[in-house]
Amino acid sequence: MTNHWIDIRNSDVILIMGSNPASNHPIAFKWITAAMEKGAKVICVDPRFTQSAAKAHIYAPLRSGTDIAFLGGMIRYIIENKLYFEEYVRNYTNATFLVNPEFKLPGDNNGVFSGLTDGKYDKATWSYQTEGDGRIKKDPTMQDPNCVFQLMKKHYSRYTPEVVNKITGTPVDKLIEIYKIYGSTGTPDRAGNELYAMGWTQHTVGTQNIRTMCIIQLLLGNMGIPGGGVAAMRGESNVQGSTDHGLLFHIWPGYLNTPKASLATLAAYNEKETPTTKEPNSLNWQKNKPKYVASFLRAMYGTNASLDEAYNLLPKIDDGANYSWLNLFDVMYKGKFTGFFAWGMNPACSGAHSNKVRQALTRLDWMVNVNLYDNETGSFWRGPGMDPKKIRTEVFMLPCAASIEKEGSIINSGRWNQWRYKAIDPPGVALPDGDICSEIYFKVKELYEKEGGPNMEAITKLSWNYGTKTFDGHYHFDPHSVAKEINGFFLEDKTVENPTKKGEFKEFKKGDPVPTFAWLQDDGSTSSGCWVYCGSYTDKNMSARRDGKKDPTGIGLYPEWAWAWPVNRRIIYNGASVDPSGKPWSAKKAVIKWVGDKWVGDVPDGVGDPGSGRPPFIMKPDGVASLFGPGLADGPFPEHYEPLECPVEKNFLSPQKSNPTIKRFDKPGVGSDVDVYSGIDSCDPKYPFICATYRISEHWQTGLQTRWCPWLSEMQPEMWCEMSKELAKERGISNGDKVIVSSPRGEVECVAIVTPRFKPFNINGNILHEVGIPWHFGWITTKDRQYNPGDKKAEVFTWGDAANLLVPTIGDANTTIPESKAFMVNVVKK
Ligand SMILES: Nc1nc2c(c(=O)[nH]1)N[C@H]1C(S)=C(S)[C@@H](COP(=O)(O)OP(=O)(O)OC[C@H]3O[C@@H](n4cnc5c(=O)[nH]c(N)nc54)[C@H](O)[C@@H]3O)O[C@H]1N2
Ligand SMILES: Nc1nc2c(c(=O)[nH]1)N[C@H]1C(S)=C(S)[C@@H](COP(=O)(O)OP(=O)(O)OC[C@H]3O[C@@H](n4cnc5c(=O)[nH]c(N)nc54)[C@H](O)[C@@H]3O)O[C@H]1N2
Ligand SMILES: [Mo]
Repeated sequence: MTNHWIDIRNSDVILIMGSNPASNHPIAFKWITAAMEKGAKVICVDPRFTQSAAKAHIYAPLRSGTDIAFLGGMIRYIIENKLYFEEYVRNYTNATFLVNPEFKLPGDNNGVFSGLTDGKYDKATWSYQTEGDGRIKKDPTMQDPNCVFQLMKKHYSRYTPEVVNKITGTPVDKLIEIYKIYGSTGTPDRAGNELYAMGWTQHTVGTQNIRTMCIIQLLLGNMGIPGGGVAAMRGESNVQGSTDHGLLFHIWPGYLNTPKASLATLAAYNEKETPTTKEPNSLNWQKNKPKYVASFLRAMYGTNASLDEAYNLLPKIDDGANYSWLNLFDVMYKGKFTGFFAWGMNPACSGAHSNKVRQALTRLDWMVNVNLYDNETGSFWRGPGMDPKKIRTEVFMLPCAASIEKEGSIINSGRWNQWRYKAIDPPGVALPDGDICSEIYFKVKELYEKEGGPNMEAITKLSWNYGTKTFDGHYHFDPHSVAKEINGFFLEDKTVENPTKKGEFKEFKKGDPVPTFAWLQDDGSTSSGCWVYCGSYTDKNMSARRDGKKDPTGIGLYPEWAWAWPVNRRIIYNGASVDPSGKPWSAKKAVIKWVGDKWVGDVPDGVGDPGSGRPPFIMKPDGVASLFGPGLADGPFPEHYEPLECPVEKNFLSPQKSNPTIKRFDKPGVGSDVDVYSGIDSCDPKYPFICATYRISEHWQTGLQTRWCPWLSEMQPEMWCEMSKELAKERGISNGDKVIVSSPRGEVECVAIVTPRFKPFNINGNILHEVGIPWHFGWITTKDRQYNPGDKKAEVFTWGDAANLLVPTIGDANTTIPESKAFMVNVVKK
């Protein structure tokens, strides 16, 4: 989130689109309610009439996978009706930048941007015109036909309400009503916020869905202000923290890119990764990257290795390789892995095309399941369709402590790092994940030291000062020592110039914590496990702070409750909340204020002294936010494309039907050539209905933490398929009937729930049906004794298998997230 949960109460208009917080973020929904009590309008756009829709003032249906069309229409409306915040757009975005005249928009280029060959864009034309000295050419009047603003206007001029209606199925009057209300937040005194989660990400255009909203928020001047921003409501309790700390294959902690194999030295990496700019007033904060990289390398290897050696020891990604989820399971399916740690996950149910995932697990020599419970992954070998005698995989179960059975920190969607304490001991031999990890580390190290092996120093030289062997024979790790290492230390005595006050020096002693990331060094004299967390554990554990009363700004920042990254800033991009002379755009909604000689309020982001001319988006090399975003794989402006599996013959906007750059697994050379059913891109009449998977309050994820709870299983005991009354009638299905939902990947038995919450879509005169299925079920808790022989307790648990048996493995062009919110199925009565 750019802002934070409490801040939602400051919004005037809240758009819930791509999520269902009343069900999936029910506690946080109180801040939406608080905003409503102050007069805020709430809009909900979802293919189904959800619990959130029931609370909203306005609900509009849209066909799954068509959000860019819906929002593209909003951009058009905002521009046509001059609802945008012109001064903000001119000064704080790249609207004025002149683009290469060779650049072509999809409207002039058969539905694709210039530069496409073989499913990949050459971005040469997605560039800016420059002056002789390298500065970007600009037109402050935003009239030049090649300036970003005019290109954007032209691009979205195709998204008329009539065309949008043909694509989305949303009635034209609803579109206009929503565009008007949301567009009303383009004035300085009003703020609009958008709440999204998986309804937007799980698409082949997932990243571009969110980009479209960012463009709207920038046009309306909603970034950096209270009640504004784009709210990525995160899912798993600590998913924000794990992403910050390098969970994904392509990023090191703190969003530094994982090095590619071709960047053979630290110098080459820094040269490639450190952005430069010719813009005279831009701060270009990321020029400091080498300091964060050096400090990360020190956190990994301490002084056991030089910086260059540490860089060499860490794994690199082969150029062009992608190690994300779908690819990993594809490679495993092809039998190319020996072993696998399923650590805190249940891919046999959570992974798209679960049949493929389950088959992949049979091709391993060994698998370690680190979990609270046995699950469909650990027990895959005794699941449906499996013959244990024919499966060679050896499975180890390592029972582990649950969140309340261990101490540590957790980072919420608002970037707040909050310390938690252990409430009770874990049962039996279960250990905290950190202890298990430490135990494995020391054993592997011992083996390397005894037997040697390639690149052994990568392990043996690691700095692992997280605890020592104790009386019970385990390497108990101390979460405080990890938290301190994440913050970082000085590794030697050093006198450093104050990064914000020239000529002022500060002395540090070896072992002193680094106060903030501005003090990190590139010469190896500091460490920091994750630079954006530098400042989180200084003289005290900042994340353990619990002052819920102090609110000096009065806008609910509560700066002494826990600690927010970066530098305890609660609203990022707040430098854009003041005008170029330093005055808050709105006195009523001030986040920061200049008083005499300093800024007060939130920790200021990016602003220089008033009148300095420094553009506030300092994380962007040019200092301004991107309406034109050439960083993405599939285009600098979002364009509507149909989901790969789609119910319509054509894209009403262009001859290009689906996103040309998506990750496919059904073509030889780009993934599994054995698995032709990973995604179908024709309108196959055998699978006439759109399907989206979704969540409910009573179950959590693949259900492991809820399906074993009798009281929750009793509330939601069975796998179901939700459908409209009209579809049920067409198929002769009554509420409560057993139905089979099938796709080319598999089938799932469901109970039919016939409701008015789904309504058929009228798509350019064709009636199309969408159905919805939850993805919380799995066979291990099923009543069917076949899978729980002799287990009497199994009777009381749930029935049904995973929704993902149906989901295709097609990935978004930027993130490779599977398209689990828009694929095609058939539904028949059993
Ligand atoms: N009780 C409970 N809470 C949870 C979870 C849980 O399992 N149980 N999971 C957590 C996790 S990990 C996450 S990531 C979050 C996810 O939170 P959400 O994103 O809210 O979860 P979903 O229910 O998967 O999807 C939200 C909505 O998207 C709609 N939708 C489907 N297709 C489209 C589309 O094309 N466009 C639009 N606009 N909407 C569409 C669905 O109908 C659904 O109502 O929830 C978290 N909270
Ligand atoms: N069709 C479809 N598929 C989806 C989604 C969807 O909307 N539709 N949503 C996707 C999303 S957003 C997500 S986040 C993924 C989630 O995918 P997974 O992470 O694979 O699924 P979970 O059920 O959350 O698995 C978490 C596991 O961790 C265990 N666990 C809980 N606490 C601990 C702990 O402290 N330590 C350890 N070691 N284990 C613990 C639980 O028992 C559980 O088995 O699924 C994705 N899959
Ligand atoms: Mo999630």
